[in-house]
Amino acid sequence: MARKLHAAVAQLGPIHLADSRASVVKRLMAMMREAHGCGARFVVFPELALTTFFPRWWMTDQAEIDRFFEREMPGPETRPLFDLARDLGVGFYLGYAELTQEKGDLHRYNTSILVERDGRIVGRYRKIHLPGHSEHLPEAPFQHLEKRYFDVGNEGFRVWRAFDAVVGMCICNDRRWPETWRVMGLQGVEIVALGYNTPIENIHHREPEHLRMFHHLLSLQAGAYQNAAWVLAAAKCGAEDGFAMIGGSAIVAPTGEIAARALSEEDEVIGVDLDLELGDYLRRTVFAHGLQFREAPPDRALRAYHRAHRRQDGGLSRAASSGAIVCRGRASSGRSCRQGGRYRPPRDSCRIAPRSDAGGSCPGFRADGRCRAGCRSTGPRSAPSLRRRGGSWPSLGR
Ligand code: CDT
Repeated sequence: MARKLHAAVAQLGPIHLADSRASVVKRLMAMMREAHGCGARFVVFPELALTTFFPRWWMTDQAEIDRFFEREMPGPETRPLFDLARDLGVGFYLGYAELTQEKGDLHRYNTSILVERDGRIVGRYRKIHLPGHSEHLPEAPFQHLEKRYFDVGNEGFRVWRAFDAVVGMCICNDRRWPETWRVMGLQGVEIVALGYNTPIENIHHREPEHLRMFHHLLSLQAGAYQNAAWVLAAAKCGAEDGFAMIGGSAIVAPTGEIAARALSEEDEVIGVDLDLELGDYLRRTVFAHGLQFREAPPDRALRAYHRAHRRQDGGLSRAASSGAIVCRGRASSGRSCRQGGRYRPPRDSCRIAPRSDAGGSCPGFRADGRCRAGCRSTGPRSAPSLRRRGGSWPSLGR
């Protein structure tokens, strides 16, 4: 049976300076209920989802800055969201400003957490690519002071086994950098969750407004396809106290296709029934390094990179397989492949001719479309039916 996860993205409209945490948590809870009503078990909320995007404001008083930070998670104001998650059996990704003590010093991070369906925090990510500047720019239409208010994340790009899948997290600006995706991709990520606050204007350089949305979607779609992962991206958008940010929350399939996209710049829930095996055929064919790179690449750096891939190929065969991947061409030594592939995978599995129980494709195909090793796989699976917007989700029907 195919592995599936009903997942939703909960886009937030503006949060103004005057809005209280309690009012924001109510909005998050309403969207969690809506997502649950449509069958979702995982909801992605935006970056800094509990407050306005405060790095746009120049502040010098540390006490004033710290009003935007959470000292504990969950705290008194966020606990109702965790309670609801546990009651409904819906997990979530949430972005917030984290104030914490490490080795006696205070640190501030732009953080996201992964919360499982029983309300437990199972993962934490601290933003690494902090955009903007740290000095006051009085000429700019607004500030982007992430470099001033946050420390650089110190925990890397990790993945977690959660929601019966391999889940990774990143935050906003991270999505523009290929290494964000690749580091998670090399760990076998199947779902990447991310939240963002993207102003419609680049204060550092004049660029046409349409490019903001184009680069956002380009980053999601390339990251999804090149790592064969689902991407769940949640915006905080609309005009916060007059400062506009893009919407465009989206769910992108491992094929790079946009499976669902928010239409508004307000609170809006979109959802898709994720087929977690949809990316498998890409890992086994287009991106099967054991198959594509029989010869060692000539360049030294590339060689090291491909060694990492080969390790990953072995990891993927374990992480991604609900149906076990077995090499029929495995020599009795268990170390090399009878098909003559020079690739020597870790453990005793071979990526050259996996038999796909899920009907996925096999990289052992000959020109006539049959598998060298006798696998009965028939080729890539077709994409799932893709749909727009939440509300009444036919594919999630209850
Ligand atoms: N929040 C965040 O990371 N926003 C950035 C704005 C970049 S322009 C300084 C983004 O990449 O969307």
